[in-house]
Amino acid sequence: MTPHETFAEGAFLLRGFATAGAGMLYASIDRIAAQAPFRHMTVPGGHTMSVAITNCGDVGWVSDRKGYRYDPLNPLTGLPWPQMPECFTDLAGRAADATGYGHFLPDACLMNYYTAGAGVSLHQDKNERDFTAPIVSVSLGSSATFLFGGMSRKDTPCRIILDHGDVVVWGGPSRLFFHGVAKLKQGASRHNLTFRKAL
Ligand code: MD3
Ligand code: FE
Repeated sequence: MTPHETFAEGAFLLRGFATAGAGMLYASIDRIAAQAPFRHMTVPGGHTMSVAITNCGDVGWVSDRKGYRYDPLNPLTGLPWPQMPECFTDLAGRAADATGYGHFLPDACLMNYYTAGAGVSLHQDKNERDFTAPIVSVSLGSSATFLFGGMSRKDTPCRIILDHGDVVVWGGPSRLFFHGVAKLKQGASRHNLTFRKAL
């Protein structure tokens, strides 16, 4: 295992970077989910996402029939999103440091929860204002097949297995690459945290 696996320009895979702190991360996820429950959001076409979502931080990513956006309030409760815990910002900052992105202070953390049959089709993350900041992703739980394409939806994606504790830092050209997650198999469940500078 190489500590830094590069698989696209500006993207770095840190295998096991979050393993030691996973217990604290799970405790925080539970605390956040008690205030802002995971739920299946509706996309503009009217379908419901198979992955369940919640957020913490100054703003949260939300989807409804009108579109996608970052919102300071949770539409479900009308309350601000729970504060981002220190163990989250600490981990995201250390991962960005380790991959040469320097100081990274995320203001949003999108939290995904996948169970059997849940996945995400190929998409770009472009609701953030500043594409010069990287996105840091943390995988917890069952392994998943991550699909990683290029700048065009037509680029054939590579498949990468993301395991419990893996952290990926996506910056530079890879920041806007198409990506997705293959549907999880029976019995699998996985959390993924993505740290973003949305504002
Ligand atoms: C590459 N999440 O939340 S994490 C998402 O596993 C999302 O839950 C997936 O795609 C998941 O938007 C993938 C890896 C990831 C996250 C953001 C990226 C890869 C990215 C942004 C740009 C390029
Ligand atoms: Fe994404």
